[in-house]
Amino acid sequence: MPRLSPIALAAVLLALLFLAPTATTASARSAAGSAGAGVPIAHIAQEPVPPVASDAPPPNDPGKTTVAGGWRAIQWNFLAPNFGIDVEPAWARLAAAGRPGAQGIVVAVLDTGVAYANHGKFRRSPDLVGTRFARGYDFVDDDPYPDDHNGHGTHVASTIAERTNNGLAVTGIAYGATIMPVRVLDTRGEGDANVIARGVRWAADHGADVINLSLEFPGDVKASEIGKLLRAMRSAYAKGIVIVAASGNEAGRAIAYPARAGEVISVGATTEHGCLSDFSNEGRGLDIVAPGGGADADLAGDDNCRPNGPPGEDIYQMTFLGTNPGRFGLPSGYDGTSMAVPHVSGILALIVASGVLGPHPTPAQLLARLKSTARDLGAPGYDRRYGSGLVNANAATAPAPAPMAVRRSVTSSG
Ligand SMILES: [Ca+2]
Ligand SMILES: [Ca+2]
Ligand SMILES: [Ca+2]
Repeated sequence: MPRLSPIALAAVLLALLFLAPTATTASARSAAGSAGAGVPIAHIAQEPVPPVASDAPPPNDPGKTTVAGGWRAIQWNFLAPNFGIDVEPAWARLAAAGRPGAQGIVVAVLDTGVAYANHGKFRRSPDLVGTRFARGYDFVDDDPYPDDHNGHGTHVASTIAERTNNGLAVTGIAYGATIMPVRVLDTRGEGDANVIARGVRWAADHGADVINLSLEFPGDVKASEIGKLLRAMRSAYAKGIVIVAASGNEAGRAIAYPARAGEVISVGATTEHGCLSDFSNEGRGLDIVAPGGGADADLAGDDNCRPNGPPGEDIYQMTFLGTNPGRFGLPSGYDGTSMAVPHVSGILALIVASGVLGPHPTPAQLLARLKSTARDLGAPGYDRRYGSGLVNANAATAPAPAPMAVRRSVTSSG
């Protein structure tokens, strides 16, 4: 497959690649967040979240221990304290509603592939056994086997739908959802814009509800250089598919493409301490933040940030321990806006499955829901570092409080 100019390479930056900030003004959205103003969405964030009744036992996944429930010791990012997404009440709610783990929702993971099958030297991740997969495609090698050649895509897919309550490894946010593996990034985690565009169109044509793009272009890439990708995303958005992408790992002052595009939910990364991750791009139009792990940014006046203290923890999911696609474990070293994105994709799957926005919410309704239920961080209200705040799975899936009775004037007609 012919490559475009190097400038059109999408680099998946695993928090190791820190380029100098190359801020240009974000052409983007007027966004200014404002938490869903004018959108007919319940203001859950100000309401106590109704309790959940469920008989579902808490997940027994042992994490790095041999003890049932040991996942809690490392998956800080899923829990309520320490600035996680508070997914447990959402799990109970979805299970009680008969849609455990967002069953029935299809999330396309456009990445380095996914360890979804035993195929040649490739092995299915032991903790993706039982996870549902839709047919995918490999647009890098142009074959129907989107095996993971890197480990990144498996980590991302596992944040969304790692097998949960199976006594193995850790958990996934939308563990009942169906993953559609679409390979658009090569062994090094790079891919060109036209290949990614083909992946977006393919996912949109094959039943994806959510498209996860844990990738970014360098900060100096312009919209005119990725026209096909922007058109593919616009077309998917028009079909009602919600697209999520990374704000970028350059510690820059503008959001990278493709997250910068108006049709895409842009996601920055936060640490265990509730501070912006030191690599996470900020910028005009940033929508939301989610756990990406790592060290705190040095932000004066933000009490959550401890740039001189020990860094916060990484994000742990089962993937390759090294470069061998047959050896799996829970490696450290995964932090980045790439890791934040699947938190949002997973929560979106839970929201759609919960039915709180009706059976077919639009991407705009879903974004408004994420924003109105987010936990504010940093400066009060919307700000360009944290967008509308930290996503919260519990609040996002909670039923709306009963609407106030509306008094209608009735004309009597005799
Ligand atoms: Ca392949
Ligand atoms: Ca598991
Ligand atoms: Ca704020």
